[in-house]
Parts: sequence; C-alpha cells; structure tokens
Amino acid sequence: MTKPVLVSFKLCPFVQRSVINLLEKKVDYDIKYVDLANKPDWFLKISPFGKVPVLQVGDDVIFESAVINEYLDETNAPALHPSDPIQKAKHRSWTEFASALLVDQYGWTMAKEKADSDKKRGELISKFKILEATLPTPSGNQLYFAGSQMHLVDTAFAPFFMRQQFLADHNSDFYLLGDFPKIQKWSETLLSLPSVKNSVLPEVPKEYIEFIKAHHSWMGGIL
Ligand SMILES: N[C@@H](CCC(=O)N[C@@H](CS)C(=O)NCC(=O)O)C(=O)O
Repeated sequence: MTKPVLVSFKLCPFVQRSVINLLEKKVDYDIKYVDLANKPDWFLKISPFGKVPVLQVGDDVIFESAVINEYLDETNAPALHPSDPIQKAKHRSWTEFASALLVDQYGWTMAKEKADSDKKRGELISKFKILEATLPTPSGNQLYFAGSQMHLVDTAFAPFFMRQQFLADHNSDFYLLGDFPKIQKWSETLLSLPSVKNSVLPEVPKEYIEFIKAHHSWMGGIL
C-alpha cells in the first residue's frame, strides 16, 4: 500500500483524530505540518477548502476527518467501526455531535466577553447532559462510548477531552466534566491510551494555551 501522508496543523483537533487512528492501526505514514496563518501554495492546491486534515494517498487526496478516518478504517486492521449498519449509523451520528462539540469548545475559548464565554460554557454543559444520558453504565475501570471496547467514534471525541484537560490543568474553573461521572470516566479512559497521548507533539499543551492567550479572548486573559 502507498504510504499515506497526513497534512496537519499542530493544534488542530480534527487532524488529531486521524493521528489517533493511524497510531491505533500502526500504519506507516508521513505527516506534513502547515501554518494555517500562512498557507503554502502546495497545500492550497491540494486542500479544496484550505483546511486540514487532508490525507494524500498516492495521487488522491481525501478531506474531512470523519471521511479520512472511515477510509483508514476500511483499509487497515483492526476495524474500529461496528459492522452492524444500525450501530455504525449511530456511531456516525455521534461523530457529528463530537465535531459540534469541538466547534463549541473553540467558541468558548475564543469568546471576547465573559457573558459570551459563559453562554458558550452553558451550551457545552447542556450537550453534556444529553451525552451523559446516552453513555452505557461502566462495568469496570474503563469506559468507551459503546462500553468496554474502543471504536472509531471514541477517536472523534478524544481531542475534545484532551483540550478540556489542558484548560483544567491551567484553571480548574474550566473543568466542565465534574457533574458528569460517565463522561469523566470515558475521558480518563481515552486520555490514558498511548495512541491518544502520542497523538500530539510534546509542545502542544503549552502552545494550545498560548494560542488562546494570543487571541485576546476573555478566557485567555485569566488562564
Ligand atoms: N469538518 C472538518 C473541520 C476541519 C477544520 O475546521 N480544520 C481547521 C483547523 S482545526 C482548518 O483547517 N481551518 C482552516 C483555517 O484556519 O484557515 C474536518 O472534520 O476535517
């Protein structure tokens, strides 16, 4: 198989999902980093909307993280999507939800005024209530979306939980999972996996906080 090339921006949570998959599946791949504030021409030529991630496979280019991950899942063992069509459809629906959470999280961190930041925090908490109710009851120390086994949908949520942890490490007021024991256990399970831990460069926790501060958001001012 041609060695795939993942095009990344260091801080992008959507790219991180694909890295987790590549690591879980032990795929031999290359990674190229671009600066989204200064996009190189070669990148603009291959990424239809100027976004990361894109995955180059020979002369073909695939975009959208959920699609890249399904492609990786179909072409590399172990299969992480359920084979049952209904279960697979449900996992896809919750992957969409995970993408919305990432957008909400970004909005929360970037809000210029406290009132707007608080509103976005409230929206995240409302979504956690729905998520908590859909998760299975843990039967041991670990919890994944579907119980005891990891699936593709888990890789869609892990970058969100990692950023939540980065924020909480700087200011515990920004830890939002305290009232949601199942989500909290799920987050701990995912953040303990080597594929998740190794899915970002070592400087990312620090640079994530610096990125928020550099945008002069309300949160950046008190982190
Ligand atoms: N729905 C897309 C979202 C990808 C996305 O929004 N990527 C951001 C970086 S995290 C991006 O490339 N933004 C372009 C820019 O900042 O110009 C996916 O899942 O791949």
